[in-house]
Amino acid sequence: MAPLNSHSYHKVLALLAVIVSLVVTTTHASTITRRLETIPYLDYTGIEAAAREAISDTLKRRGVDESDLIARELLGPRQLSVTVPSCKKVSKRKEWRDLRYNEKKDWIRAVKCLQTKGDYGISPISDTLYDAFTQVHQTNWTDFHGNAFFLPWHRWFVWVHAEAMEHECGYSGPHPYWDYTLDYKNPTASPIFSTDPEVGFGTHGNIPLREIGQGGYKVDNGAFANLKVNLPIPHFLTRNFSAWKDWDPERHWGTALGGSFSPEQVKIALKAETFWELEAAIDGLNLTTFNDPPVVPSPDTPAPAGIIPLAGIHNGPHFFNMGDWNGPFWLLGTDWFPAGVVAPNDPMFWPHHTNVDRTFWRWQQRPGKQWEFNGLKGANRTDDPALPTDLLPFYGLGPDVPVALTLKTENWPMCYTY
Ligand SMILES: [Cu+2]
Repeated sequence: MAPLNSHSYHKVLALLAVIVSLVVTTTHASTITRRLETIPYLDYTGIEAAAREAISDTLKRRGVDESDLIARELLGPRQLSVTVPSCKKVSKRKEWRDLRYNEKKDWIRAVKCLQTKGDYGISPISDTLYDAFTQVHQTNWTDFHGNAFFLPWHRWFVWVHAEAMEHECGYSGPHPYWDYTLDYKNPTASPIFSTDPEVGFGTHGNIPLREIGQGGYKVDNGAFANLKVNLPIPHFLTRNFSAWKDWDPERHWGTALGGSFSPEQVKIALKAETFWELEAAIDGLNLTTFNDPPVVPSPDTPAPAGIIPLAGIHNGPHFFNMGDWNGPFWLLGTDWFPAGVVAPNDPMFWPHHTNVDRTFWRWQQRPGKQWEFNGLKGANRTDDPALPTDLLPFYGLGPDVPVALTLKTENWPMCYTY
């Protein structure tokens, strides 16, 4: 592992000030300036203590002496009075199909319930916690997509969402993942996209919508029928699975997309020797050029003959839908591109990202991998090498936390396993 360098230390220090002062006054640059509030069920003091301990453990693991001046600054003032809480229980996440009918129904109820809860000052255009997740996800999104922050950032983000479902909306069942490798040959036929009005995520819908993005279909069936979301503008939840079904069938777009989240691709990811190789495999990054997938599936960018694009097990499931859940490309060519990565608008974001997290977790179960973290950061992967002491930005959705705190899901405060 690369040693910590002092330049990075100082960057971290500046960021650490954020976590220490905990930020009730930070504001977003936006048309409306609002005051961020603390989220009552997140234990900021405990998280701060846990963050400090995670940084301290990281320094020990790397052989850095804690009396070293830089280490002392990095660790901040010692807070003897605060001990890190421990997990009351470690909850187990489950495949969507393994949830009982009533658990599915209640999970869906709780997701929708977030539309009735306040946003703690996070979102400049709406006042619901549901939209706050989309808002935070789209803020400076290139800082935590397609680079070393991607996996730890999304792990914490999905966990905070799960906490919100529990504490704001009373959900107490298992948090689901979608194991798309069970469906990769024909993902739209997956039972998760059932039209059941109580437990189905619904299909791509039947009513063409043109007012936003590259169009799509209003989801008009399943439990999320007629769901209204507000970013980047108010609209009905939109999907379009024809990326999977129709695009350039001669060049087998469908096969290529499904192939990107096949059991084989998961196997390749799990064989990654380093954390950075794992990230590259999961995101379909080219390890030599560090480029994004060479071909982004879209109607406007047909695949060059003979090239089968592999988007990776993270992007593949996003890309086979052309709608809210797509990621940035749905908004390509509109005023909202590239600022609006509104994927959390679609509740499918959560079981999909939980499965991405599960793949990360499975890799971490290999000997010696639990605490490994490395790779490149920054929008174009050109910043300093990423360090476990780096802080992940959450823009008011709880405190910013160091990567090291996210590396073991069974530890407080996350307290979950697979
Ligand atoms: Cu994301």
